[in-house]
Parts: sequence; C-alpha cells; structure tokens
Amino acid sequence: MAATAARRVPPPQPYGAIPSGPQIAWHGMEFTAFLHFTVNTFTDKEWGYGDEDPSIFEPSQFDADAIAIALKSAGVAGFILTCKHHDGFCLWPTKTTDHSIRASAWKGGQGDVVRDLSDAAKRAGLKFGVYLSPWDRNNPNYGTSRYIEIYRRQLTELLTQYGPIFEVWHDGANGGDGYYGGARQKRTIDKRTYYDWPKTWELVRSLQPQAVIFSDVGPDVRWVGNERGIAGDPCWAAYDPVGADGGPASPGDVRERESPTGTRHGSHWLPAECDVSIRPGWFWHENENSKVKTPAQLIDLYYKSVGRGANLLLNVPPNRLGRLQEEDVNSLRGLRSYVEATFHDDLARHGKVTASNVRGKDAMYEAAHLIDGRPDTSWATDDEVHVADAVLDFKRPVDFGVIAVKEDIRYGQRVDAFAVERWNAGGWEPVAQGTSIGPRRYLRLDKPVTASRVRLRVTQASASPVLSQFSLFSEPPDAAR
Ligand code: FUL
Repeated sequence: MAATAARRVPPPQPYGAIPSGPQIAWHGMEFTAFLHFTVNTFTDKEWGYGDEDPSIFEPSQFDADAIAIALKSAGVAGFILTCKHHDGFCLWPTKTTDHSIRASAWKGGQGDVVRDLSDAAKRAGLKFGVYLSPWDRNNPNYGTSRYIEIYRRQLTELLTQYGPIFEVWHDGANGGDGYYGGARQKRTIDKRTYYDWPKTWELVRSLQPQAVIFSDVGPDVRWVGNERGIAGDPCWAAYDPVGADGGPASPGDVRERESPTGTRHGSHWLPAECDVSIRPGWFWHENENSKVKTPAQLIDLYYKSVGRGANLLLNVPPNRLGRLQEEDVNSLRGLRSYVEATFHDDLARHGKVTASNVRGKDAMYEAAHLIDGRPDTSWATDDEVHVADAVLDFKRPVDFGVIAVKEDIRYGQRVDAFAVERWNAGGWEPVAQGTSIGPRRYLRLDKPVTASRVRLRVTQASASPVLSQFSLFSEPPDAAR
C-alpha cells in the first residue's frame, strides 16, 4: 500500500485564484430564478417612490407552492426573492419598520411572503436566496448611520428566520429621490463609505457561512455588467474590480466594461452572474404580457450565460394574483424542453478517449475521466505540458451540434484557448474554438457536424490543463434559433 502511494504523482498545484466551497456549490447551480414582487406589482411601476400605501399589496391568489413548482419544472436550482426593493416595503413582518406586510390588508396583516416562498422552495427541493435593497426610499433614516443599523437588522432577520440561504444579493442602485418618511428629498450617499460593506459582509458570513454574497464587486459573485443576461467572451472567473473613475470599486461604483470578461490572472475568484428579466421590466406589468422573451431568445441567453461559465439569474415576476404569468411559464417550458432534449445524452460517452499526455501516466488523471460523467475526476497532464489533446473515437459516426468542456476549477482557471476538430478525409478539420472555459463552456454550432473521430486541443494554457469534461450533444431537430 505504502509503495503504491509513494509512486502516485502529486496532484497539480492550483493555478492563480481558486473558488471557495460556497462558490463551487454556486457554480454547480448554473441556472436560478429571480422573483421581483412588491407594491410595484400593483402600481405598475419599476421603482416605487416609498410612499405607497401598504394595503395595495393584495395578491389575491398567491400560491407559493405553485410558483416554486413552476420554477422547479423550468430547471432552476433555486430562486432569489426581492424581500425589499427600493421602495422599502418589506415582504416579511420585520420589527425594523412599520412599512411592511403587517400594514397590508392581505391576510389581515398576518402574511409573510418570505416565509411562504422559502418554505415552498424547500418543499420543491430548491434553494432560496434574498435580495435586500440597500437603497430604501421609504425609511426616514436613509442617509444616516442609523439606517445602516436598520439595514443590518433586516439582514439579520432574513438570515436567521428562514433557513439556509444560498445567496445574498446587494443591488448597486443607491441613493436619490425618495419619500423618506415624508421628507420627499433627494438624498445622495457616498457609495464608497456610507454602507461600510466589509462589516455587513462579515455579518452575512457569520450568520450564513454557506451563502455567496453578490454585488457589483462581489465578494463572492460579481455582476456581469449588463442587465441583458450576456456574459463576455471570454468570461474569466477571476476579477479585480476598478471604480468608475479608476479608483477603488464598491457596489454601485464599478467600471462596467470589464465586468463581462473579468480579469485574466486576476487575484480574486469572482465569477459572473447574468441577471436578466424574462420581460422588459423587472416587475410584472399587464402590458408586457405580450413582450415575454420567446423560448428561442431564452435558449440563446442560456448559451451566452451558462454556456460561458457564468450563472443565469432569470427574473420571472409574479403577477397581481400572486402567480407566475402563463406567458412566462410557457416560455420557461420551451427552454426546459430544449435543455432536456439537448443535454440528456452525452454522445462522447459512447466513444473511447485517448490523450497525448497523461500526468505521470497515472490512471488517476487519464482521459477517460473526461467522459465518465463525474465532475470530481479529471484528465490532467504533466506540469510542463500546457498544450495537449484528447481524441474521441466512435465505432459509428455521431452527429453533434453542441460541445461542452469543463475545467476542474478546484485547480483554478488554467486554459487560455482550445479548439475542437473532426477527422475528415484523412485530416483534422476545425469545428469550433474558444478561449475561457472555467466551470463550463458550451459551444453551439451553426449546424450539426458528423464525425467518427473528434479531437479536443488545448492550444494555450497558463498551467497544465485539468479538465473534467468533454461532451458532445445533439440538438433536437426542431430547435428554434
Ligand atoms: C437594479 C434595480 O434598480 C432594478 O429595479 C432591479 O432590481 C435590478 C435587478 O437591479 O439595479
């Protein structure tokens, strides 16, 4: 036993920034939903001023289980609720303000939307996350240090009373006009200092150590820099944010043009999340029922977010009844059937795979791990071998339209560029190429390709490649584009 262990080649050294445990779990979620729901749903607004009468919040047929089940069947791994949006109305019976669901006529002030949805998420096997707007246009204390205490108490309530939270979402929209307890003023805050974010994040860590924290600058998950749901190409998982003026960055003050691509060789693992709404606005509006994104648009977004190694956070806002709108659910269904039909059968698993180099010639790192369906086993090369290839051989030719490649991110993001080729008429012919891989890279071809030999080439890497997956899939013939 000891002799065998001694012969084992050591694992590769991690390269550059590496993910934390909660970040690895978050990457595995891939696709999550956002629920924007508050008084705006009833006033037809996107940003409530903060003077809304709480009694207008009256979702007469609210059904948390129906929402969670619809999202579960859309294939999401969890959802995030706007527990308080900029208008300051709290969807749970908070002790920090009267401007909450307790003052609403709904359920005689006894309701708790956060409770109902977090419980429904658990029943549906989904994770639950919270959005708590830092900007509060209702609170009279907004702009003073007293409000920061209130914000932290609100977070504490949300993070201690509703079970495990997978993500805490801090919006960058901060400060401006508002009701502020009747003052009706413009209150501008210093985005760099007012919130003292490091202290708030420490609080989140202490209450929910498994949660990831999202903002324009992380510390765990970064905003992708646009609200269209599109990650950069490349999209590096590491990122060193810079403020809009080139100085230090903070939530609401970031140089957005670098957010989609991240920073190659950046010092922090800070992966991108693509937040986008299924409809033009974040909140439900009757007149947008005819403007819901089609399945083809959602599929395209899926490739441009999930397919580039980011997570997709797709907003599906409940309507005034407290239900998901039928049009939205239909589009989600279209996306789901495409994803299932495409990704259920990995054609690569029907082939045999060989590699140009295997780390220490050790079976632990052999290329077969690329097609074993396990995320925790990898093909790795010797330290000095940065350019390498793996070839799939099939008994019978396969038709494929989608290529998937994954790095074992526990070892960092190592690959800079790769290419996929097929054997045709006695030579290798290019099929597709890409740059960043990270947790996941999907390449959707313009049309399907037929081949009985397919080669994955790592053409450039900053450290010896460690890849956990190389897959080929076939899209359903009727896939909409
Ligand atoms: C923005 C907000 O201002 C929008 O209302 C929405 O919540 C979006 C997700 O973030 O910054």
